[in-house]
Amino acid sequence: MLSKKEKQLIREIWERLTPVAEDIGADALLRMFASYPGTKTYFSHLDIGPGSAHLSSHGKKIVLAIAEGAKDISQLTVTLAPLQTLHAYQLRIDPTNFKLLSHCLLVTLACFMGEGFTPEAHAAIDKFLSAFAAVLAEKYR
Ligand code: ZNH
Repeated sequence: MLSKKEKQLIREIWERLTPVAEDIGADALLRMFASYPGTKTYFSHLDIGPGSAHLSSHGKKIVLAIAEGAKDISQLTVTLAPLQTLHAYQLRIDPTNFKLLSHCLLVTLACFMGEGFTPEAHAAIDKFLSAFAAVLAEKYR
């Protein structure tokens, strides 16, 4: 569980990252595709190579969805309901992949945030992304 202070920190961090959502999302996706090539199979209908338009647009969508969730963490199950359904029933994404993307996002943020990536920020982001991934995986049960 995130403390009140951690929730506040998470809100601030994602608010600050929203203007660079595209860059962050694209970087995290590229890391995921490079480190866990199996994840590319879900995107075989798209050109998601480095610098591609779809990599940026998809990366941006993901980060904006996360930033939206960060605004009120207590409401994650409500905010994410449409995305739960999309990933479980339409896209049929194996839920283990959510953890892989979360990990890659954490690394991306470590690169982007510089000194802002304190041990406290690291811990809070890690907890938040784990909670986020767990909610996304709920519909699979
Ligand atoms: Zn996902 C889609 C988010 C993860 C795969 N996604 C999507 C979208 C969003 C998202 C927002 C869009 C929708 C619309 O358009 O309506 N995701 C997300 C998030 C996450 C995710 C937030 C986490 C954190 N995904 C994921 C993973 C994977 C995926 C892990 C795999 C590997 N998605 C996907 C796909 C899609 C999506 C395939 C579709 C794309 C197109 O365009 O086609």
